[in-house]
Amino acid sequence: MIEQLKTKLNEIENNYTTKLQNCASLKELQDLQVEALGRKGALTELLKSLKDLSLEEKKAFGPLSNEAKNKLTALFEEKAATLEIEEINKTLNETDIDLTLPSYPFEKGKRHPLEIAKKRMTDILKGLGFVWAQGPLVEDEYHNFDALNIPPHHPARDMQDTFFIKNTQKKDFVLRTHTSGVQIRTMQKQKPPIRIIAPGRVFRKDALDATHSPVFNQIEGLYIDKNVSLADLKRDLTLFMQGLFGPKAQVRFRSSFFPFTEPSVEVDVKCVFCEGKDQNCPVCKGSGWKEMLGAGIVHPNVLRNCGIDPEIYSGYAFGMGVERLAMFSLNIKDIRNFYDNDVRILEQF
Ligand code: FA5
Repeated sequence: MIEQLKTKLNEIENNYTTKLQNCASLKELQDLQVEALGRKGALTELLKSLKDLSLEEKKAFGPLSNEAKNKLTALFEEKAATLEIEEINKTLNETDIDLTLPSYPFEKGKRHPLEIAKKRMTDILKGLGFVWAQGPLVEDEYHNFDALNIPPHHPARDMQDTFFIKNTQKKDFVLRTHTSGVQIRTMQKQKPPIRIIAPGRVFRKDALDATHSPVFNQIEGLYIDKNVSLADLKRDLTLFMQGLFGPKAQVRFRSSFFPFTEPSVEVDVKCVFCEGKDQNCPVCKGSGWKEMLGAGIVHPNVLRNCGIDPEIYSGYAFGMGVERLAMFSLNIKDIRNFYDNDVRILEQF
């Protein structure tokens, strides 16, 4: 029995070794490989007879059949590589592609200046211990307004200021007007201590001018723990501004109002373009300062809305305008330069 099988094995090996050498195309070779080694191929069929052998015979025949299979597989692969090269050469000979021609010169891409500036900002904030958080660009009214203590009559909820999206779920959505909704989303799923930043795009019906755009970027910051005060906010934001503009950066905190912080501040940086000396400066309009961000101590109602006890925890939040800070740190006088995609400007960074 075993002798018969050995002879059959030799026949299969010799037969397919000759046949595969005569294959003229990859397709023909693949079909032959299936015929020889496939699930229903000649070798597989032969191996089915193994079950009729004694244990001793199986031990003797097993390695022989494996050897034949490996040998044939290697020959098929070798032939496939040769045929592949032949087929590529044939295609190239039939076309007029000249592979020796030099390619067209192309410019290497680089990061957009806004991304360069944003990375600098987030790197400094990460160095101050903040971790990254995210929220949706299309936000529901609850996270964008209600949970942030923004009442129904607030002007931000006016059609003139916000892009509303009507929705079939009987819930109104907006293109988020600020990144502050991420504060709510974070506090809803995470208990203090919390120290996050949330960079991203925001949308407002603002007219485009040298310092305003209807689509711009903000970086939200939120720090919640026991005994967090305005002093922590001042320290961290001053360190941030000095990290971005150098140790001599002049920062001004002005009291302000946001429904979701109490007290609230606005933070200005001394105008790097005119230092207050040019009455016609398009950036600071001669005031010498430019507002960069809004901030404050998180309102107790906001903490309560997220299930955090304001008697135990307190915190600060800020929302900075990325384009404004980028203009100052990269010396770009007009916000539109970020969006015009003029390579003469982009290639300078
Ligand atoms: C806010 O959006 C608040 N959510 C910020 C905040 C967060 C306050 C957390 C308190 C606590 P405001 O509308 O002032 O605030 O915008 C924040 C910053 O975004 C501004 O200081 C400014 O730098 C930038 N900004 C505002 N509107 C525009 C615009 N149209 N184009 C470019 N930058 C803008």
